[in-house]
Amino acid sequence: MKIGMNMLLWTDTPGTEHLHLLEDIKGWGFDGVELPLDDLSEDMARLYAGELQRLGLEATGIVAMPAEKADPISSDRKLRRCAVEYMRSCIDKAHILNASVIAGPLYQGLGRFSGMGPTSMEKERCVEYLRETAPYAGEKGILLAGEAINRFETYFVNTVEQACEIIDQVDSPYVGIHVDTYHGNMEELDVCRAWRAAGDRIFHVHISENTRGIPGTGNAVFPEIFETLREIGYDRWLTIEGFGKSSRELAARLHLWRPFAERDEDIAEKGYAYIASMIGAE
Ligand code: LER
Ligand code: MN
Repeated sequence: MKIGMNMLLWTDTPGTEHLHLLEDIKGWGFDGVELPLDDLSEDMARLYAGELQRLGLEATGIVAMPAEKADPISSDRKLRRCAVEYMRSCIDKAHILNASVIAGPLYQGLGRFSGMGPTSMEKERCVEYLRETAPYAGEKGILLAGEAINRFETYFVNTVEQACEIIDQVDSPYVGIHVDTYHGNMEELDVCRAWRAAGDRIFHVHISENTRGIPGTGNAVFPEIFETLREIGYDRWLTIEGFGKSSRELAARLHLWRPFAERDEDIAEKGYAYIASMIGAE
């Protein structure tokens, strides 16, 4: 398994002023960096690709499309078309970055609630959009991993079982699920049992503490998580997701208001040490 660090700790729009962080991330021991793709320009992706290559770091991408711009499950056909275009553009940026996977809650636009649970029509729309998007991702050598997130952020896919229901219908080798310990802690009765049931359909993992602070210091990240992943033969990314003092825009959309560690860097540095000790990495 490889250990990655999500840049959302510092920003949701990586720019030249954040490039220096890649050197720190490398120094702390990480294998790769997860970049928010939503507002990243192709030029910026090129700049980051060069720096990542220079430092010997790999990339993964994360998307969180705002429902007012694009929404694959909307009753508005235009927003559904926008979602396909949105993902194609993210795939292009991920390709520039040489990223292996695009993760995140890509089943739906974020920030819109219907007042009820998912309907069968919404599920059909989601499956259709992923079927349309998957071949383009495959062509570019990129996997799509849809994240199950908690009920306060979406009404559509909250659990691993719901995520599996969608991707089983999509039935593409390029589409799997993305699990996150923070969301699992809120939505699953037993996170490890849910992950075992998903097995090799898990394409991406976020290691995120129940506070969104330092992994290994709370209730959501514990040794059995790593044992379970080993048991199911998971050999992809373990990416730390935490939010710091400066990643304000997405953090506000996710209702994250207070600092979660004394120093933002502790989430990365101490989190890395904890995960490395769990998986026996150096
Ligand atoms: C959202 O809560 C989340 O976990 C992220 O991976 C994507 O925004
Ligand atoms: Mn996550």
